[in-house]
Amino acid sequence: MKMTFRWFGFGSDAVTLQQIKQIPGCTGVMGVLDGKAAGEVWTREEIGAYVNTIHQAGLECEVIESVNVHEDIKMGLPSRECYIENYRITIRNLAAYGVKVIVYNFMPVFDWLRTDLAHPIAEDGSSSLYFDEKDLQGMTPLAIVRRTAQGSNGFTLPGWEPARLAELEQTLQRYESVSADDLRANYKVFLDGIIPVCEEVGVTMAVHPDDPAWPIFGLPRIAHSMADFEQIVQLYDSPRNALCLCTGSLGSNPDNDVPATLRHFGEMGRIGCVHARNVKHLGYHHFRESSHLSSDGDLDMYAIMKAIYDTCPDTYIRPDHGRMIWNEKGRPGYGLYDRALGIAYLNGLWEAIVKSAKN
Ligand SMILES: [Mn+2]
Repeated sequence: MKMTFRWFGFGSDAVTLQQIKQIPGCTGVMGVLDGKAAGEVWTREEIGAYVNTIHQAGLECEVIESVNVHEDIKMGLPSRECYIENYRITIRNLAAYGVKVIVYNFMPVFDWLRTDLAHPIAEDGSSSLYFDEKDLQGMTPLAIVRRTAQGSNGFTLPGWEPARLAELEQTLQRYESVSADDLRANYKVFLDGIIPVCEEVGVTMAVHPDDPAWPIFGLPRIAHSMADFEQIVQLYDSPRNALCLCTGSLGSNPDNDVPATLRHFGEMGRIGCVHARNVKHLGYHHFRESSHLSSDGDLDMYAIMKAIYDTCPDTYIRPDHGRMIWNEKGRPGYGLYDRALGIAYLNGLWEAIVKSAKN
């Protein structure tokens, strides 16, 4: 297990590399070139500068996130060919700098969605990301996007980059004629186009689950259950076609058994990396994010770490979103304090699992 921390880069992240380096047991970052639009090539110069900075801080950068897939690929438009070619070039460029895993998603239009980015938790005065489907009633997708952008403390949220949002209405209209099966067929074209390159250069593609784990705004979504992932891994049968198992995204839906899903795809060799966090279910399509501690939420974090130990012990892992605690101001979900506590806790579970297995 390689413990890492998400880092958005200088100017895009309030957390410094030195702070990350000082978290016990944290050996690397899951990086991102913040501000790259979907479909753009990530050049060797840009990647090199970013990765070298991380290496100079004594950290590894073997996982890169949010290499976003252009909507034309998801919609299956003729223009997808050039975007798939760009993606292949980016894969080669990332591999040249030692990147082993690329995290992406295949969600139409919306990346993760919440109805409140700083929902107060009455018990202790902290706040966390929150979702209640009832709050979406009467709101257009555009309105919810505007509200999300306003609530992000001046940071650009991953997946909510201004460039992507400008054409939102037009894109939503185009998706009206795209079914889940169409989306899956378009996904296969994408994988057919990139996985051979991944096999050649030794990069694993890790798809992030839909978040929350059900369809929203009537858009097709095909990556939020064990059955969905079963189809995805079969779209291209290669260990390079794998999952980023995000426990909180998948676990937002109580129908998903997160440890069992992790164990199943771990045994198949299809876990590329893990995002670890906990959620508290509050009702139907209604949840908030909690601290990582099992008893604070509804996920069994011990069972999750044990599934990793048993089936994919060498995988990359990072704490996912944290609460805002101790008056920290930062990018919603991506403060330092609660995620660092998450690492300490996950490392504690891991040490106990390793030692009890040896006894
Ligand atoms: Mn995640």
